[in-house]
Amino acid sequence: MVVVLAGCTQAQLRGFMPGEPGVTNHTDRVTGLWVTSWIVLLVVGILTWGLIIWAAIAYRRRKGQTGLPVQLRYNLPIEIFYTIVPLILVLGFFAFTARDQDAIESDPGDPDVTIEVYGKRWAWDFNYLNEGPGGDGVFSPGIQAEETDGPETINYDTLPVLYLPVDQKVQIDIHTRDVLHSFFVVDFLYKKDMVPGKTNYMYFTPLKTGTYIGKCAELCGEYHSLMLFQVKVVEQDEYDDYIQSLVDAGQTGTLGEDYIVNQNQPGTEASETD
Ligand SMILES: [Cu+2]
Repeated sequence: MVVVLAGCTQAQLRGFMPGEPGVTNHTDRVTGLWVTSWIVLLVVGILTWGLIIWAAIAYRRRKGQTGLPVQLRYNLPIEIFYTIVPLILVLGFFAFTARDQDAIESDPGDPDVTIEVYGKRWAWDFNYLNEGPGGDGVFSPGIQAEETDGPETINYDTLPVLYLPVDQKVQIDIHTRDVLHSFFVVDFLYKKDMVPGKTNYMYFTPLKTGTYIGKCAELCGEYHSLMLFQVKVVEQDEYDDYIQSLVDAGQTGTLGEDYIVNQNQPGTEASETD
């Protein structure tokens, strides 16, 4: 095992998951679950394929044989074996998944930054809460990705950008202004649905500075594929400069629920007529 693993590239050791180790405080946990699951499943697979091939060769019909081979039925030990083993596997996968999901989903409290994200066909608005003058927040409205004829196919300069300070506890409040979307930062190995009339949350600490691509992961209409954004994880002073640039641009306050286009949210009464 050690010899085999020593020959592996970093990408193979991470089960070809996107990104690199330690992008957020959760990514290694996700990669660990993924890779361990694959190893267990491959062992089961190799055993199963091996037994099938062995049985097919060892018990093949030989020259001169006629009629049916000896018919076996009701082999209790084997039946118990192939009921118990999958049960243990399923329970094991469930337990480890529940453990990791609980660790990733639970609210650690006391976020250093809280950012509201609104998905909208087909872009993103970011509200940085508790920032700017009076702590009223600052905002950055995003536009849909622009297609270009060049080799890049889209113009990265005009993509909406979400800034995050490195090594700080981040809370993201997730909303939509219209239909179902899904907030997905690929290298963070996590996505979360944006559901009309409901707020979802994401909690993590980005650990590596860099630029990461984000996208909508829920088919939401004609230009779903252009519903892209970038995440820039930067040092604290660069983050502060960015917040200040939004203040200087007059983008104080938040772009909130006023821009939700759905009129019949759950709990909203139909308008009365005389
Ligand atoms: Cu979308």
